[in-house]
Amino acid sequence: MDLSTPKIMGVLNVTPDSFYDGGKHCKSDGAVSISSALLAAEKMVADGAAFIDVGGESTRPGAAPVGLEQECARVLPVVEALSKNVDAVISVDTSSPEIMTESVKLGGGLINDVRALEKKGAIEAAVNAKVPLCLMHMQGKPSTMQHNPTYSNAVSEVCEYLLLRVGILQDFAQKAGIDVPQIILDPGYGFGKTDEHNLQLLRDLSQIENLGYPILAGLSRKSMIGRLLGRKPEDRLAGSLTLAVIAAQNGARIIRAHDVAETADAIRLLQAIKKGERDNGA
Ligand code: 9MG
Repeated sequence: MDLSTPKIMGVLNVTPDSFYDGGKHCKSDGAVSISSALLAAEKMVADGAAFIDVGGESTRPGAAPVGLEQECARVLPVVEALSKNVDAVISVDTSSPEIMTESVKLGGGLINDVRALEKKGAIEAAVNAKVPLCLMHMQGKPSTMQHNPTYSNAVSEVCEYLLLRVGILQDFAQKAGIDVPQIILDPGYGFGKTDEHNLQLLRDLSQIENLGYPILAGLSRKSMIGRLLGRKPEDRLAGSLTLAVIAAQNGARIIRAHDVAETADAIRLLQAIKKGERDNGA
């Protein structure tokens, strides 16, 4: 994966209940519409996405967990269709070891786990899948994570947790005689964090970057923007673009976004500014 410049990861939720795009790719009987998902993915790639993140479980605050059978039915046919038809890395947003294993057989090229491989069997499945892995920090679980998130120092606790998970993953891979996969780290904006925690993690993103792994930042349309600006999810584009640019400026290499065309434009402008700085020896 070339992450020498920031890349866009388009969000493709095939869920009925995600906070912004829930139900967008569901038929009237609730089943996933593969043609709708494929069309949306093709547009995101044309708009500049290098990754498409397919998710079958809503992890918005308060969301109930989804059963394995249902998650498989939502995600696997879409991963198969996208990997055959779309020129992007197909990322699979899952914590389930069974889905990690099966989706990679169908062409999935990245595992994005908001639970950082904490589910039983997930480390084994992810290491054996031999694709890059994104490990995200979350305090608590989606159903209750926003009740009273507490840290003595959010940035150092997030760094500590991510390093711990990397160490466990590396140990497992080494003992199994398998190459350690490429690892991507994510502070997990909005996952068991107050607005102030999120802002600190954005301000001090370079401390997480200093751990030595590429960073993924997911801020798109999140409720922090809603609270800070008083905006509903559909009115959070300007806020999302602002935070995407700040994340990329502070070191993020993958920006997870619902609005790919707009985010790609914003990041291109940032890159043009950075290129000017380099050319002028700044
Ligand atoms: C699935 N998902 C929702 N928000 C996310 C975020 O911020 N990061 C990652 N890696 N995945 C996310």
